Amino acid sequence: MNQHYTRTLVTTALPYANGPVHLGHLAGVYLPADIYVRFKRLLGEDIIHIGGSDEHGVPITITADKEGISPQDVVDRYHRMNLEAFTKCGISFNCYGRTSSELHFQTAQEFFREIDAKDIFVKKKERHFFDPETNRFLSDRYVTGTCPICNYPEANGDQCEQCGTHLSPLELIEPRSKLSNEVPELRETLHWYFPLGRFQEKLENYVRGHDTDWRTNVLNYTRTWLKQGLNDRAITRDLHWGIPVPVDNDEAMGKVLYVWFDAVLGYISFTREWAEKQGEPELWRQYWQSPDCRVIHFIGKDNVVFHTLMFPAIIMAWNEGRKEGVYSLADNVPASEFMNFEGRKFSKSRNYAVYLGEFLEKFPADTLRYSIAMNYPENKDSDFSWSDFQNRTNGELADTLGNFIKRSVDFTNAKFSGEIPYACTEEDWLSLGIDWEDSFRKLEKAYEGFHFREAASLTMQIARSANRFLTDSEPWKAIKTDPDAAARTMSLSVNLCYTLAIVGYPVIPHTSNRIYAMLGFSETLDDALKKGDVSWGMAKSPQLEKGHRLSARSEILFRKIEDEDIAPELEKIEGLLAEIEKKEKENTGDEIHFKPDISFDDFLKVDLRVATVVACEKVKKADKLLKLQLEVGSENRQVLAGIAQSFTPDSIIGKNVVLVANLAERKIRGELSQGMILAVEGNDGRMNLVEVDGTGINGKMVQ
Ligand code: B3M
Ligand code: ZN
Repeated sequence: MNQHYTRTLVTTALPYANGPVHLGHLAGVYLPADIYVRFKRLLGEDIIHIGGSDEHGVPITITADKEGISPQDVVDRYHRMNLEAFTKCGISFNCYGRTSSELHFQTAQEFFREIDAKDIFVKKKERHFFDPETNRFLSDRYVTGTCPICNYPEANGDQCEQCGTHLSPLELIEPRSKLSNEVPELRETLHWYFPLGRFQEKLENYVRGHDTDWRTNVLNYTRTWLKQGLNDRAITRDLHWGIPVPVDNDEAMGKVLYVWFDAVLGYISFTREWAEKQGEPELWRQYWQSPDCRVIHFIGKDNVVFHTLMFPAIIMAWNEGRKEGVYSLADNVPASEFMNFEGRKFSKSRNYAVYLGEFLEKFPADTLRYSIAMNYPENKDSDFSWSDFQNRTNGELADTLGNFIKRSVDFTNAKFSGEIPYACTEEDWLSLGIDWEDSFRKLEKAYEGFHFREAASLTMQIARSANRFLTDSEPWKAIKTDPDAAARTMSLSVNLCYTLAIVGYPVIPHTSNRIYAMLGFSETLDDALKKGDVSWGMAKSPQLEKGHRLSARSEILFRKIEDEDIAPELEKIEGLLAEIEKKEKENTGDEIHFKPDISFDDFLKVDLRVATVVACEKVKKADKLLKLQLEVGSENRQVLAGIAQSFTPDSIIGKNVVLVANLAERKIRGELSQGMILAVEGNDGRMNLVEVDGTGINGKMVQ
């Protein structure tokens, strides 16, 4: 990181406005970003947080079709819902925009025009599926058919849900239109492509410049793409919902910008919107077009290359040949891993999720923020469980932090008429048994390095030390025998409350505001911060002077979560899990649905052979596929198999597998596949090969 930055622009991935955000989204993107932004605000730095709804793309039109409403209705509903949930959770966006806004259309079209004028785009005619019944071109997700890898009959045109393989609609066996269920026909259509390869070298240099400061997962995803060589990416679609391709001729009729092309530009248009609302329409340039500003994108791991390659390439294309209006590239892209829920992946399609809005109807935001911060999936997937949530809330927030604050304020109110009875000295402060310098250094390092779990846990350690100090000092006894000692204890304790309000602010801001009020301040901590009346540095030493008056009212900061509070939630998960299990069983287990009978002759038509794997490698850009070279008697065969997630290439060399040897050849991912090998998917999703034991069996018929 260049040390000369004076401003920071934080962006968070724009959630599709086609469903409510769930706790996984919060954990990976919005909470970490908010924690970071709040910390920086405490430091008094100039930082803005820009986010908003991604309102285009096929997921939205599909939801609309499913519900029989318009795409506009869908995005209106979820934009409102998500913004409300984020607000309730204390995610303090400076702007939460929408990609359906006028200003966003303008911005995205301006980018397209600029790059088009430089002749950077490539136009290609190609054949796409078209549904004559509805008179519409079918984008990938609107085509369904049988997966060429695992034979799942309901695979989507972009991906098979069963085996996870990314597909193109042309690879599907027996494709059908999701709109009419008819067989679609191939028709020629023109599309604009962004030639990512043209920027390969520049992108490599950009990424190399961040070899040491980007997270390993971010570097790995990005480098894998770079290594494979960057290709042209289509950035237009034949769709009715989206930003029209701004080209004034028939060629562009009925075409819109690909959602990812417009979505990343939302970061820019929403910053412009923010600037307009500040009454300084040009202010956004100080964030996007100034070397003084550091740009940081908070995202989930599934969005990495869009932010480390595509968006930077779009910006490079814009910047090309320009002296003015040059945009900055992100300095960091802290992508999170996933947070699971009770040991399983959140899944919107399976309805296995806890939605943020619903959660906050039952439990306070800060209990969630704290639990999630303590489970931040920084470099590996983490897990959220109700029992962990209950334990942390009760043991850490209520018993440690809440209890300490309440005891400090109540006792000072009761025995010292709510006034700080003693002037704490630096020496007193240092005698507390907290290594202040070390704690703050560690905290600052944790925040700066995006290590939010560590930051939250260091904060709780300070609360723990404070609580212990108060308990060990026993002011309730001392007040009778040594009132001066009790006075000193309470002054220190109340000052510790002040410190905790500040250091806790990034993670539990609502609580910090409440503590601040209990300490007798009439303005909120948020306001005090905005005015510069409080700052991070003030937490390092005692600030409340002798005679400072506390509020006469104290409150219980955290209500304990009883077993019966979470019982309905546990029950709900059990129900969801039972449903998922039932579905899984239907697919594989107890209740087997056999295929219709075939004749013995039919069976004899299938030529099953023992084949030996002699070589194996991964297939480029297909994370599920392995390319196997098989020896079958005197013949060699190449077969593609969807088993890359279960086996490393080396681990299957030498195995004797069963090959369906007379299956018609076909191309998958541009590679020839000459047959199929038999495998079984376990309930854990892992593939198991059907292997044959023995010697002298290669090439022999399996019967
Ligand atoms: N809406 C995908 C997602 O929600 C997409 C992110 C856009 S960020 C510019 O995962
Ligand atoms: Zn499949």
